[in-house]
Order: sequence, then structure tokens, then C-alpha cells
Amino acid sequence: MAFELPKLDYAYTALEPHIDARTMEIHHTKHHAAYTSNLNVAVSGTKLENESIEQILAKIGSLSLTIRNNGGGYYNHDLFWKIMSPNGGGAPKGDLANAINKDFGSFENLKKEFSNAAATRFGSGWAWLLKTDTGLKVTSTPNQDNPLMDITEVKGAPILGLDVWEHAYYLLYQNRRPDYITAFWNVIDWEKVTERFKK
Ligand code: MN3
Repeated sequence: MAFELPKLDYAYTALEPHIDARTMEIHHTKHHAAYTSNLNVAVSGTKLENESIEQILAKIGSLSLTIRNNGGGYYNHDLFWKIMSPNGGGAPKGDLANAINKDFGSFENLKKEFSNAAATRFGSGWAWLLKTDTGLKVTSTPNQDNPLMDITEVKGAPILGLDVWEHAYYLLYQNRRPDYITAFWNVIDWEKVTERFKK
């Protein structure tokens, strides 16, 4: 059973003007495809072959750097595509909105904290909103690490993630990472984020 590159629920052009089609296409068919294929090569013929990506990430500290980088890359991009939509934007509702108000004071505060985490992650990495035993938290991770990994500082279940590697925005935004972060709020599918929050 090999890991498969997931299909997107929307066209590469669908997130324009916030994320351009060329970036989406290269990101999905080259970057995500490479993480997926490298992960398959790395687990092939080992016991990990029959484990879920979540099981693998939970013990990543005892596995190779190749599996850490590519397993993270495989999982992170799958989440990223799924929490975006051409009909995204706006604000979360219901239970998720209540939890955000409780843990951050307001949606505006969450936006500030998350955007700051994304902007200040030095080099390549991700910003996350995650569910922990003590509530919602914002964090960022380097490279392809994520909050499901046993080696990461802030652990929990990621419900929203933003790729801040240059390959995610450079064609459209060049060095202007803050503009890309601002644009991201227009494509977040809060219904999908809420589904992850309720799991
Ligand atoms: Mn990426």
C-alpha cells in the first residue's frame, strides 16, 4: 500500500488572484509529488509500509531524516490543499468560533498571532493552528515538521496550516511573504477547518 498524491478538489486557477495557477501546479505536481514518491521509496520494504502517515509521524524521532522530511511534506501539503477553497475566506462560525474567542480573545487576535508566526518563521517552514489538550494554539515549525511529530515543541492536531516555503509564493509575491500571508485568509475553507476541529 503506497502513499498517493491526492487530487485537488479545485482547479489550479481556482485560488487566483490570491495564489496563482502556475505556483499551484508546480507545488502540487512537482513538490508534493516528490515528497510522496520519496516517502514511498523510503518506507518500501519496511514495517512502515502498512502504517498510516499519522502513525509514522508520531514516532518520527526514531526514524530517518528522509522519512521526517518527506513524510512531513506528504502530510502537510495534503492538509494545505484541503483547508483551502475558491469559496473560502470570511470567519469561522459555531463551536470553532467560540473556541477561538475563548483561547485568543477574538478572531482578529488569532489572525494576528497566526500571521506573525508565519511571517517570523525564519527560512522554510509552516505556521499552524492546532488543537491541544489545553485548547487551541498557534505555532510554527521548520522545514516539513508539524505538530503531529513526537520531536516537535508544541504538539497537537493541526487544523489549519500555511506553507511559508518560498516555493509556495515566490512566483507571485517574490520576497513579500507578508502579502502572501494576508492573501491566504481569503482562501481558507473554514468548514473544512471546523471538521478537523471537531474530530
Ligand atoms: Mn510546499
